[in-house]
Amino acid sequence: MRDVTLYFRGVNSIFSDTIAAVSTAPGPAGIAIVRLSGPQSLAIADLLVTCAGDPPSSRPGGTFLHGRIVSDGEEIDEAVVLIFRAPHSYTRDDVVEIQGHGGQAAAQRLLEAVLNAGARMADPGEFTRRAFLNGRIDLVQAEAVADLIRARSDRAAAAAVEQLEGRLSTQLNTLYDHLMAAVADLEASLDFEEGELPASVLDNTDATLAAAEDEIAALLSTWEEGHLLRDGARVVIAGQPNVGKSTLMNRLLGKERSIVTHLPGTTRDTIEETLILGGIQMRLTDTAGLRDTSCLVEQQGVTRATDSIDQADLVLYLIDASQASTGADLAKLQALQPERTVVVQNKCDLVDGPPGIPDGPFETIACSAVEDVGIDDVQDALRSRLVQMDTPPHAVISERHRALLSGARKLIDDARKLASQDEALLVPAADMLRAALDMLGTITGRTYTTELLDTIFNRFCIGK
Ligand SMILES: Nc1nc2c(ncn2[C@@H]2O[C@H](COP(=O)(O)OP(=O)(O)O)[C@@H](O)[C@H]2O)c(=O)[nH]1
Ligand SMILES: [Mg+2]
Repeated sequence: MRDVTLYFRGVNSIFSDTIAAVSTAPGPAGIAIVRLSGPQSLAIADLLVTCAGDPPSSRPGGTFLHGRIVSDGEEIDEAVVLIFRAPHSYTRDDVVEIQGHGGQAAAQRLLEAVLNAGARMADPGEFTRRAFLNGRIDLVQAEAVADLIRARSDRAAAAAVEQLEGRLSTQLNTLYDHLMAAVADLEASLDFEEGELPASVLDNTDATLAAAEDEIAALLSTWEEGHLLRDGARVVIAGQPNVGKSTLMNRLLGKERSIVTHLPGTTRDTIEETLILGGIQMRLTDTAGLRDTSCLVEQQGVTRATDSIDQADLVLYLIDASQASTGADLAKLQALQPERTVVVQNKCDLVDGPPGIPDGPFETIACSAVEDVGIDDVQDALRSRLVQMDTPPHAVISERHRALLSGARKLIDDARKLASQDEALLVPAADMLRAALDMLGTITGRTYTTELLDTIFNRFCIGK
């Protein structure tokens, strides 16, 4: 269902009310910013701000002034007031930002004064929602704003900025245009009498559709890259029982997360934690030691460990340097890919001299998790491997985009099959392509429902 379309976006502001919120994080801080957006923003500022010279509403956009904030005859703060005039603002409406003194109470007092003067409390993400509805940004860019706010690593932030600048939007719009051209061609071919349609017309349409499918496939392939940015790389610590996996996990995290004992089989479940190393985010997983066991609980742990290894972007395979290498390790290592594995010889404090590096295609590092020797080498290896995996952050799609792109691809594929079967099937084929267009349009927000906007903007914080 479509309640509003692009037609209503970006012509003029569609909002008659003025919203306000504290846009800075709560808690003690140097300054707090109350942001207003909407047609009464400047009038409200006039009511509250006492300043030398012209009142806020007589000042040009892009300027700021210094004044006292007076509400109900009481001075509540001293502030710097920034003025943005439509359409040159975050929302494309008139926007005023009042920068008062920081702190929860001061910010709340300022906000209350603004609300009493006629503004309405903004919903989460409502400023960005207005920026979308006023046509300044599309939905993909709005989502990038939320991603940027939440980004926990440099890479994730860089990817969000790229998306905000419109790189992904451009690719999606090009794709949309190509599909639109194919739909138009196909629909034009419906005007031919049966049997009179030149084969070349359908061939051309099919070639355009095939190209669109390739573009979709290229975008879908960024999903895997995206998972590194969104969730962090999956790094799994694996090996035989008692080799020091949990000790290394705790050492890397800098806290006692996993239980360590001298008893083999202590870790029975997978234990996950987020670790950020050199701007790269990872999900670090400690696993149960790989061995045959009659204990049912441990068996399940070993199954989980094996699953984690299968899904890992990188495995740190630990061996005990003080023990003669066993066939069991070799068998496990054979199942691992060298480009996704680093062998760590732990407990090197128990060995005289450097431990013998085992033959084989695997990068190998010696360390002692207990004595904190060689841990920086392990960190360096982690970092450099993950940097290699991490392709430049651009055009990385989200789960929502992935679902819509896959749906569109399926529809295009089915439509091509129908169109190639029989001229009588061109009508349903064209309908399918229209549905595919709708799906693509929903990604950038050419087509949207209030429900979709609610889902997207509810992820935002208040004041953004
Ligand atoms: N000497 C020495 N002992 C270690 C080292 N790392 C772990 N250990 C000991 O090995 C035992 C098993 O450690 P743990 O981390 O629970 O191994 P896991 O079963 O692989 O998780 C514990 O007693 C640890 O203190 C190390 O680098 N050197
Ligand atoms: Mg353990």
